[in-house]
Amino acid sequence: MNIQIQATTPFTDQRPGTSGLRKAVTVFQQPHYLENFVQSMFDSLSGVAGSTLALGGDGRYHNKTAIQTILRMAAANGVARVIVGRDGILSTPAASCVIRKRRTLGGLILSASHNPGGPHGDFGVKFNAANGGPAPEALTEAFFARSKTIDSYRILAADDVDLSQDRELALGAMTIEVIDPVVDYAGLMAEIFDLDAIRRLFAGNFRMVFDAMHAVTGPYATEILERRLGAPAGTVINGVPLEDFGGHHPDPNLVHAAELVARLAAPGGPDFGAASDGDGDRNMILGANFYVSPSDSLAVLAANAHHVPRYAAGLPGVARSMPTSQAVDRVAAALGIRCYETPTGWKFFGSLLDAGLISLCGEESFGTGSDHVREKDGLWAVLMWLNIVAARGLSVEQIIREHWQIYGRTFYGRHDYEGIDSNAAAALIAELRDGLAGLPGRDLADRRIATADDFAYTDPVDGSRSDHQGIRLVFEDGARIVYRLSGTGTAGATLRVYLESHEPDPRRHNLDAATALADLAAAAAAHAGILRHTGRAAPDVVT
Ligand code: VG1
Ligand code: CO
Repeated sequence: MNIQIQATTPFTDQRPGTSGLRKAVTVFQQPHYLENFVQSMFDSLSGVAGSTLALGGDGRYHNKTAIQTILRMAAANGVARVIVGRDGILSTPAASCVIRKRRTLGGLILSASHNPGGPHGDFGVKFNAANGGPAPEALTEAFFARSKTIDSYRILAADDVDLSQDRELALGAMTIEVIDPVVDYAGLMAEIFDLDAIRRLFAGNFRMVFDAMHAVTGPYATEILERRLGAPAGTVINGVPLEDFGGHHPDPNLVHAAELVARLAAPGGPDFGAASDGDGDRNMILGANFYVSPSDSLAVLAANAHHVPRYAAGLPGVARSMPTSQAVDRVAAALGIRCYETPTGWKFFGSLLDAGLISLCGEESFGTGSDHVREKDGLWAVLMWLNIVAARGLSVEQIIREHWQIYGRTFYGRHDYEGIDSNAAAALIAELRDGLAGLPGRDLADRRIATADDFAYTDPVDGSRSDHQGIRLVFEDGARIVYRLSGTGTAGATLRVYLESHEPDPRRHNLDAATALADLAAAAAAHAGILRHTGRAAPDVVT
């Protein structure tokens, strides 16, 4: 075995964000860049020597190269076994499933999620711990600290290994187990849902379209929806994963999944539509000519979870990220269960799920999940909806309208200002923070502000504290404005403004969200001085 100790110099820009280290492909292609970060991980984790790790990615450009580098480094660092998805493919939820099922030390997932791919797109690396969830902050900080002082890394001098067949291979003293990336995950889905009920749906007239956006869910959706559940061939569109996602943003929203939206809007179109993102953890749900906001989706799943076998006995509690609408809070109150409000990012749900305090959680950013894995899970959310539609015999629109009738409608919108100057963004947030104390009792958009704070969170299980998680203005009528800077962007800063208002009056439920939130949106932009700070008069993306 030819292990090389390669001298290196640390990079200074490697602080991992909300979802691991996410950078332009060109950054990852710099000599020693990926190696530095991976060695920093291995140096910070305990028990790497002799361990089993999971490894896979969403198949984007640089995935294949990075996998080979990581395998050689794992072998040189004494890892005993690496379980790799065939061709280096594992969706994020499938990786979480494999880590848990096979009790590995953890796993490395290669993805930049919904960011565009290709030579000029983005790449990323994240570490998931033994519970299958994103590394906790203490660990990512340890990776970062180590990357600032690292002076060498260990790598095996060896040829690339062929990952195209399911089998065991040797790389130095390490075993590589190449697995079918879909099988474990599909098996888990079969344990959760009433697949027969969904099969009967497809055996009737019910039709759906799943847009895999040329990203990782193509093989998963084709196997589960078309092969196992009997949906007609062609149900999955854009189902072949491409290294550049066909040049599109693999981001399931009304803007980027335009083909799907058009199909659902067409007269005589399908009953149900869904899309997922680059790494398969996000979901968008559509009915016939009807959009389901992710915050509403979480609330509806909470209210209807008992129709799904795994959750038939009820939910111990639910959680949402702070900027996610309070629609699910109303369901939790009606069910008499706890509702936790966590900072953005899935890792905060992990400790609540591990402790059994919650079994369902979600974010406004098209992310929903449960205690079956420790990541948000796009296809799982689709199957939740299908199971509920099948069990209730109602359409997506009927289920949502019934929900609004019972709980009122929570209008919701997110305005993103992308690629703005980082200093301007920081100044805007600092100014908002400084002005918080004077806000309660003041009026904005004809509503009275009840409370205003910079969201801080103390994990109820391990007591760890996270500060500065977003500026939050809560009005007396329950409406909210939230301001936050993105932790996943790779160019400049992205300011997100989240808006919500609750509407109990059914006569106003047909308003579109943009109209219902127009006053609040204008007030939010003016209050923060977005134009003054950033020069932007309007957001780039509204979801
Ligand atoms: C965004 C979303 C957040 C999500 C994160 C990772 O983060 O807002 O809700 O958890 O992406 O999702 P930010 O910091 O840019 O707002 V994924 O599917 O990109 O791993
Ligand atoms: Co994702």
